[in-house]
Amino acid sequence: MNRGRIVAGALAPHPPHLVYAENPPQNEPRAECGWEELRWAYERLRLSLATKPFDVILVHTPHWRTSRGHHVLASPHFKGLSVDPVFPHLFRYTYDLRVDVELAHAIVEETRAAGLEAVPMCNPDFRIDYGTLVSCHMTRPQWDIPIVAISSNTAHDDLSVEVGDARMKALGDATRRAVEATGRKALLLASCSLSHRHFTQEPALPEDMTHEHIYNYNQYLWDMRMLSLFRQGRTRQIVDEAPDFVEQAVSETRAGSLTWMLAAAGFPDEPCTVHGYGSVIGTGNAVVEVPPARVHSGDACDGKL
Ligand code: 2XP
Ligand code: FE2
Repeated sequence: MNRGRIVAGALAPHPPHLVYAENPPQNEPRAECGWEELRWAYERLRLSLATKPFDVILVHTPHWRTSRGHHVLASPHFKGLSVDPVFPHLFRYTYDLRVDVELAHAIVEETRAAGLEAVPMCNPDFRIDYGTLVSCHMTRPQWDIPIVAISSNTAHDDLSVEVGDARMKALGDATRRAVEATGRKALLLASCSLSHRHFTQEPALPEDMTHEHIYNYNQYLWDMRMLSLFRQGRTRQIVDEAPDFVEQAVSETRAGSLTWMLAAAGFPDEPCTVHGYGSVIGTGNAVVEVPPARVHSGDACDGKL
């Protein structure tokens, strides 16, 4: 078997508003328009990925939280209805997806070997979270490629962002080893926003973009700082600054998805492509494509799991 590889990583935010505004047949509510900067950013990501074939999508999601280690989707097929608990009027999505079970088990084994807890999720009736569904839908609406979704652990909240992120580096390295060992060509999705302070009131028409704007200047400055680091290829610095970013911009990267993705991609130092930036109910979101590192420096867990 050929050695597998990470084909690309992406920061792939999951506001359900984006699926709502696309009006795909799977989603019941209908929209007139909305959040074009981000939807067109995803369109540019899809065009770019069309030149980089991959055979599995790996996604790390903040909306599947587990307090004991990481759970990994590991049943071949999941179908059902996902209703967003906060935005049920925007997201009632019927899904029908396939999982790369062999790779899922390889990730579980490599994660355990790295000293972290990992559990295969084999219950076929398990309900898939909207973070997984929105990021995967916007990246690959055809759903013609299997996925593996990985839960986020509560260590960032229970212990600290530093400890959580050290574990995410170990999880990212374990993920890459599993991809290499199984010969897969994998796309990685970090399913999260950047700054994440929400509006507390929704306009009467959710897609009325005359109401949409970034919530405050501090958040915006943080988002621009992060995007500038991406554009310069300074991916390690993004993770080094995570504790301050999380605290000051209430960032959804707190759940570890971005650190996992950058670690699995080997902390590239090539410029990343910002396909677009926009706000959703005031939160800062960017679609960013990350090239895999040419040489993996793999610093694993920094010795402090
Ligand atoms: O609240 C969240 O975590 C969401 N993902 C929903 C909405 C907008 C986010 O940017
Ligand atoms: Fe979210």
